[in-house]
Amino acid sequence: MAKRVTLLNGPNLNLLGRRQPEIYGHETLADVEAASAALAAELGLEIAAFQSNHEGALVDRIQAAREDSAAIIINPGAYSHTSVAILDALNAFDGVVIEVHISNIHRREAFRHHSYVSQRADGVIAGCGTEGYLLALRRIATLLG
Ligand code: DHK
Repeated sequence: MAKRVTLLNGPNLNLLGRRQPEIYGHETLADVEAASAALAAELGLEIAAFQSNHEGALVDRIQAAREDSAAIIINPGAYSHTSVAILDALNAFDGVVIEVHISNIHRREAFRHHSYVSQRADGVIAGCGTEGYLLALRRIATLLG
């Protein structure tokens, strides 16, 4: 059976493709999820995608991943820089965690330079555009063997 990867996107990422495209690009979240599902199938994985603008809903989905997923790809959006709750939930998850930022957060405002999630992440991808999600999947395939 294909190993499941939970793909989580946080606040405002539902607006991908329409929100500041000079920073986040022209691909929509639906495009990202479809491309991720296609690559996952090639790699013998399957994707369960979820986006929410709400911190607690993301925590709930991370907790659910404890039961059904071997890995999590997470772009926590602005919660990267604020959320101890998301970090705590990820610390309770035993699988692989890869953190993705579409933009290079280190080249942006100082408040974006720190991510709570990075303390748990097995890998961090930033500044690779939406391709970062696909790079994350390839890394997960390597780590899961
Ligand atoms: C996405 C966001 O929504 C921002 O709040 C982060 C991240 C950066 C990204 O680059 O994907 O600061």
